[in-house]
Amino acid sequence: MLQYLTTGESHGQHMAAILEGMPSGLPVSMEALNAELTRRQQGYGRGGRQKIEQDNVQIIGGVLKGLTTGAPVGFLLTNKDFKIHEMPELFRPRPGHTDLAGSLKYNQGIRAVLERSSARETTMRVAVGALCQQFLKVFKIEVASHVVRIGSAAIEETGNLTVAEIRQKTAGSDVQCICREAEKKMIEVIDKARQAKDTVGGQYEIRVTGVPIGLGSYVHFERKLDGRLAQILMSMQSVKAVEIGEGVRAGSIFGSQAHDEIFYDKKQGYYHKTNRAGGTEGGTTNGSDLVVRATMKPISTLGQPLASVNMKTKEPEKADFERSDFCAVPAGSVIGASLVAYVVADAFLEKFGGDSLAEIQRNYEGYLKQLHA
Ligand code: EPS
Repeated sequence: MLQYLTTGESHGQHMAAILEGMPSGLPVSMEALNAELTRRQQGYGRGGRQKIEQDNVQIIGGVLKGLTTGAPVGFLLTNKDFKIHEMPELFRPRPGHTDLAGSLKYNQGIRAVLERSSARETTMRVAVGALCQQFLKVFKIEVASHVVRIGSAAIEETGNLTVAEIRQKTAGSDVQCICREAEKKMIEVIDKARQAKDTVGGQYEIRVTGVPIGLGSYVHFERKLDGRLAQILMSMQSVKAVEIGEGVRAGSIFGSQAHDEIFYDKKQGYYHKTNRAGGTEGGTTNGSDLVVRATMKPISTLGQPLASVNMKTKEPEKADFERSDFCAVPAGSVIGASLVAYVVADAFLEKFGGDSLAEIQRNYEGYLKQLHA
């Protein structure tokens, strides 16, 4: 139902996105949208670029007098650090980056590859996801995320936090963490990486609340919501693993400890007291919060570069170094929430879709009545 494309290079003049499929009548808050972009730029361990840019998007189509019109929504961002045409070519691919494979595949220099593969592209994905969050909010579906690990520093138990609690507890945290003790340790790890001219990865968790039973479907593989969530999160730069609910741990416990028993209450309808499934069973939402985790590897641009090969001379040399971040996990957490919001909005429109917000609201209310019949 929804689809989008992004374009632009890290040091190009502009970056842009077009989102197709958003219904008419959605009030758009530019303030809330750009606030998400600002959150993406923050976090302890970011590099020099964020001091240059103040990411703000303009909407260049699909919104009239503050409301979506149903036409494709165009987003445009202007880079201050626009210098792509003067930037030097690189010859020593960075291990972990797409420099080598990208350069060989497209038969072009590393510069063109890194400019597009840079995580700066996520600016546009956050803009799209922020609008999706505004859409979901109309239906009382809310998304929040938080960092649970940076290197060896981790929160042991996140418990069953609500989205509101996550927002409240991460507010003011330099690493998007809910626990100040863990935050201290996470900052220490980032400092260690910085001092050693190294980088560090980690893990963040995304929660979506207010999700009705029945988004996604078990009937065909590409409609399964868990698969769609994994795909979009894995498509984010640096993400190497995605877990839903108990995730990897589910492989080491018995069935009696892994599943969520079913209860019924006249007012509430069917419900679960636990949420080990992370809100999806058979690729279909089950009414519990969606709980998804993504793990990011350390950024591959190292101040003490690893071994590589000069692609011109074929001689062994150290990899190239370009300005970069030491840790981008807090930013990743903001990006992950945007990506998940897009998938949930897409699945929501698939089930209740219409051309206008009013039509979707009628469809949704009818379905809720059906659930409680
Ligand atoms: C990024 C901007 C980039 C990088 C980073 C993400 O800016 P610059 O290259 O000018 O320093 O800091 O990109 C990478 C980590 C990468 O591997 O490409 C941003 O705005 O998120």
